[in-house]
Amino acid sequence: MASPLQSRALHALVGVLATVTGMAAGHLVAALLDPSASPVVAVGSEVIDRTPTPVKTWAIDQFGNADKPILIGSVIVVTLILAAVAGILARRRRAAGTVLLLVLVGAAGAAAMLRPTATVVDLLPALATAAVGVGVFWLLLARIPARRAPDAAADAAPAADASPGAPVTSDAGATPAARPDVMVPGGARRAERPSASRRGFLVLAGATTAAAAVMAGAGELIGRAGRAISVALPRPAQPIPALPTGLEERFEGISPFQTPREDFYRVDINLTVPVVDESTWRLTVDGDVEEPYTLSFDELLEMPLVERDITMTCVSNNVGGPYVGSARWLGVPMREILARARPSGSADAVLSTAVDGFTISTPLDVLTDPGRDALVVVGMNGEPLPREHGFPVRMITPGIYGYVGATKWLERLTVTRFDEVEAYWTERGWDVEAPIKMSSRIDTPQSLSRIPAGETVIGGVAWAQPVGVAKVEIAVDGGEWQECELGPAAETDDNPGDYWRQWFHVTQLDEGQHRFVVRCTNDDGQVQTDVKADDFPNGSSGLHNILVIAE
Ligand SMILES: Nc1nc2c(c(=O)[nH]1)N[C@H]1C(S)=C(S)[C@@H](COP(=O)(O)O)O[C@H]1N2
Ligand SMILES: [Mo]
Repeated sequence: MASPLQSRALHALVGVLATVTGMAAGHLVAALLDPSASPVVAVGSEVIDRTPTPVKTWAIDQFGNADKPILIGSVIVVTLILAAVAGILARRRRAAGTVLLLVLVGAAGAAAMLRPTATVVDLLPALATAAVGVGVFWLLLARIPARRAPDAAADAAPAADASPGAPVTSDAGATPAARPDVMVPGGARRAERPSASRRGFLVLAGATTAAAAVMAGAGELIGRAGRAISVALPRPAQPIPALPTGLEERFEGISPFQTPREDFYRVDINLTVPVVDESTWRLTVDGDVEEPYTLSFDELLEMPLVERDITMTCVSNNVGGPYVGSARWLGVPMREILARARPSGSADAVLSTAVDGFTISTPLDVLTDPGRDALVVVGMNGEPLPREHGFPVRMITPGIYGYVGATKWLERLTVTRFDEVEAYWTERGWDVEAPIKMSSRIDTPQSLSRIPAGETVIGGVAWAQPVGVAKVEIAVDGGEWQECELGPAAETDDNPGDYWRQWFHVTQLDEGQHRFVVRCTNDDGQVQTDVKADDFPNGSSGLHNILVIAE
């Protein structure tokens, strides 16, 4: 019945089904043990780590926050193509296809084990993938409808495909394909046989697909249940007043003065959010210190907590880009955490390590500067940190980019020297010292939008941590710089310069095309440069300018 082409397609399908089912099984086992050891996730993470910096930067630019789903999708697509090849190989030699499948699983297992935090337990998802994947592969291969051939060959085909050692070929599943032949009267026999075996194959393929969906779905549900957070945070020892009402209440389109937790940008190398149990979490402070020590989450919460309004920025944010956000952080001043261990005189850096082994190095003097208020953070906008933003504990260091001061899922602070350590991103060529470059962004109107001619509100945000924004100016259609009105300042703590300012300007627009350019000036009188720089190796610069059409 099946032509060689159809047979090849069926074999490819079997390879894909077996692989999908195996991956779903691995995903489920990983959800129970360690979500980051899931085969696809482990391979994706390895790809991220090995991707050259320019490609990574390009991907972040192209795909923004979709970079992770796109990476996962690509890993899946490549895997499934190879899985189809394995199926086709198995048409001639089952062993050849099986070996290719095992190589794929082996790669996933190796990726899971290469992670710095891997334990033997992380091999189990790969083993589950291998067992289920190969099992389903053999099961389905044995049921592929026989190719139309002389009678004798057709009768022999299932036996020839079946493996002598595999019990799957002799289980109950084999009978529906064979029995009807025996029972139908002679004339119908030849016509019945292929369709009966095809039905058997389809039923089995459908059952396999359903099993894969159930396992993947269960893995997702288990993962989600494990991610719920129930922690009550104490009140700060020195609460600060609520933020003043922001400009977003007056003008639609301007970024809110405080970024809601669910809208806060997320940048990290993790494909799955690390799930850390706060009851077993510990923070270790060690390195060049006289008294290394370890803190539990409860012990950390017993220390006097402070609140600070701080704007965070990612070094990968392009001028006008989205990787900036402002929140009220609750935590313990970093200088108190470090002072307790009594750092030695020659240290100039702190290497912070996350639970997954990711590292960041930060200048010691920035972390201990009493005017700076770097924090060991437990709360964000009045609630525990979301898992995406580092639960249970992260760092926030005002004035420097996230990759040099904002370690999420923090578990170790090692006092050291810059000439002795390298961190994840500095190893990849990004600058060791990376103060945030002041910048300003037009939020409304949107670039390239069509807006009504006449009175128009132009508005956005500007930041110049830790100094503070003194002035924002806008140039319309290449005209003079005009001073904008600023929104309120977060003057509720000692360092209002750590927080962004909203701004707006009202102008009259004729019909036609218009260009707006924005720039800010900080409290030291420095004006935002118009010199363009890429984000690599220490942050973008230049002026945000947009084009709109008034009609
Ligand atoms: N553990 C860990 N912490 C990390 C990162 C990371 O990849 N892993 N990325 C850093 C970078 S580059 C930035 S910009 C900030 C982003 O923090 P957010 O996702 O809460 O906005 O986290 C920093 N901390
Ligand atoms: Mo970043």
